[in-house]
Amino acid sequence: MNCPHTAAAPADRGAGTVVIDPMVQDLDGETARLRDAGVLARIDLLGVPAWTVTRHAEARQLLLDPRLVKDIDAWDLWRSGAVTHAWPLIGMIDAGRSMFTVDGAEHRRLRTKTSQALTPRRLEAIRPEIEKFTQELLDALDAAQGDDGVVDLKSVFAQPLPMRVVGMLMGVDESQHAMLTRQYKAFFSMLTPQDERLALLAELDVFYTDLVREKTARPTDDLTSALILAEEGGEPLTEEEVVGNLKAMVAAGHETTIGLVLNAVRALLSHPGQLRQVLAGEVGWDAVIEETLRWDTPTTHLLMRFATEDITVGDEVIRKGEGLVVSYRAIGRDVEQHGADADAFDITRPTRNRHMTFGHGPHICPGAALSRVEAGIALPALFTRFPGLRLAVPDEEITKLPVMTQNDMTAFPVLLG
Ligand code: STR
Repeated sequence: MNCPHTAAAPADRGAGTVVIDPMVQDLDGETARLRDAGVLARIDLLGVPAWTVTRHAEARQLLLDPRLVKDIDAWDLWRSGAVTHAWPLIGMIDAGRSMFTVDGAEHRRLRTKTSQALTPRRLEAIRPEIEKFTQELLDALDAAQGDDGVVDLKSVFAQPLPMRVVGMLMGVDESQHAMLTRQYKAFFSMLTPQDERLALLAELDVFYTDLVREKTARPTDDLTSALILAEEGGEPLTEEEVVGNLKAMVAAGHETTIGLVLNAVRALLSHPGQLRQVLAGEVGWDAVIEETLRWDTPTTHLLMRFATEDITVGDEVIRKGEGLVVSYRAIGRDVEQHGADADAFDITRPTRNRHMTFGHGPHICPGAALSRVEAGIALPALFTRFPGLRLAVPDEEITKLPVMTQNDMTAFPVLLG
């Protein structure tokens, strides 16, 4: 992991470069350093240089700029062979053809069906099932308490819930959920050797391709079948495109919602006054969810877009062929957007809904409404069932997983009270 993946030595990369820590030992410190490094900052991702945007207004503008594309072939470092599949983050970019990796008219063709299936109105239909999963997992939580009363809220509740929801939506059988959870944990972890990561991605491709073939033969009423049957603009999606969308949905729907639910619980437990306001009905759960999304974003850095022309941002220029990351956690703490106290968690903050955590523009998260429904069911149900819920360790002892793009805790030990 220490070996640079490009020819440039660290010293050549400029004094202002923020080195992103693969071990995530100080996320708040890193978020502050990124903001201090400028609107557009140079970062180092395991030896690979890139730009990142750290401010709300400029990120919004860049996310609407058609000169930035997802196509990895627009990246000089990739085309020159300086970045290869040996780079541990390559799977975040070279993820197959899907709505996540394609732009323009083709992107609309790949995305329409998915975004239509995930509108707030369509999601009302699956609300009862999400409520049922939630109640089952609350029972599981109760049953999982150790002799000391301690139980891990992550592995028993926050992790399985989104997997069940996205599994139901996409038609992935429950017998596969534990396998998928294990594989994605290894995929995202920077401690996983790169050959193992590439091998598990290949295994997942086989798994998803088999699933798509099965659904092609026997379509059901899930979104995977709908993608297979869709004819956007008269053209059906190819098998590769359906597989790409399916894996993007499972990876994104699973991983990011874990962060949202856990980060909200953590924020409330460490701000008991605000928890009391919520439990007394003075402030809604929607406010908790939006403020958590702003303050402690599930996605820390989104990789990557590439400039097809020189793009000027303030005093800096993203040169044609260079890569741009969007640092959502820094953007959520933007004082221009949220005021001088942007670093404070405050569910009554007037700008709490004016965050950009789901992105902006054509690629804006198609699952945003789904994650809000999930968290909007899970959080009140958890605190209603266990009003005495509290952390089993001091908050400072909670650690992050060694994941460079996601904001994910190792575990979240609680006492149910
Ligand atoms: C993981 C690996 C894979 O097979 C497919 C994808 C595409 C969608 C990506 C996902 C990735 C990683 C997590 C992402 C998700 C889209 C939204 C999610 C980036 C690369 C976020 O964290 C916002």
